[in-house]
Amino acid sequence: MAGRGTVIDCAGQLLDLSQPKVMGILNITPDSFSDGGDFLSFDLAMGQVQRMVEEGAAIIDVGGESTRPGAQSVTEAEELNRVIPVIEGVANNFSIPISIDTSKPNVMKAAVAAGAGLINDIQALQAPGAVEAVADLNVPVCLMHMQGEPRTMQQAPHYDEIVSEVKSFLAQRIECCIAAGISRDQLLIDPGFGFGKSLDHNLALLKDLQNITELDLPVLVGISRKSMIGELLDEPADCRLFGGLAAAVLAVERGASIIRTHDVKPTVDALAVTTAIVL
Ligand code: 9MG
Repeated sequence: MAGRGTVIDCAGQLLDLSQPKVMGILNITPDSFSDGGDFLSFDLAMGQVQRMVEEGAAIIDVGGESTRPGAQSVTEAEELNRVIPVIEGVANNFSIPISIDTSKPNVMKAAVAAGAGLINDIQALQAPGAVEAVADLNVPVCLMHMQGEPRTMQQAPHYDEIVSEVKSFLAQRIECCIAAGISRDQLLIDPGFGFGKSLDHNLALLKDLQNITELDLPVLVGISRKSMIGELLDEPADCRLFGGLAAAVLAVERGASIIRTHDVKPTVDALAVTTAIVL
């Protein structure tokens, strides 16, 4: 399968994608849609990392700014205050790759200095200075598609043909990164479920995810507890686990290499069964 089989070097910590892997979410935010405020204390955050590592997470994604629809942005200083002590804590106490969920070049730099080994950017390095920062840092980066910006992205998302538009955006960002000196083997891509997309857009993207894997890079998928599951089931965020697992399984069957989730153990188990059948 395209993009699968790659080993990603996350600043010395290897992420082997020969089998699909689970990325555990650690939001250090007061306002994320599902776990906002849960891990604001350092000890609670470390406890959650311990749990996710024991449950089989292959990488931890640390974020200090909520990206939920309607979220307000945070200052660089506030984001640094939230994520840097936690990244240092994870790097000092666990042997696991750490990803930093940010779009700000200075946060990327400080996070890598603190021990992060992968940049997860929902803006696909479009912020001024971001491509150059990642080229200098020499770490892998996940480029995600989003239409609009988190504050307003769900107001009226529109596409003529969602899959080809997302694919050509990602292809363009890949070229931009390569032109800036980022190696192709340091790139991952993500169609950005829920980021400026209606339920129909999300479903079309998931149905045709194989089309995105034709870009021949590892594909990361984040669907955990998102509103597309809530809309299908009419359930709040804390009751969307089983629906999210169905989507994760189908994403892996269509070629996804990494599933980003709040629910590590159920996802690890679901993927173990899926890969035994389809890989
Ligand atoms: C930070 N974040 C929230 N949702 C995400 C998703 O679907 N993909 C990636 N890469 N990051 C996400």
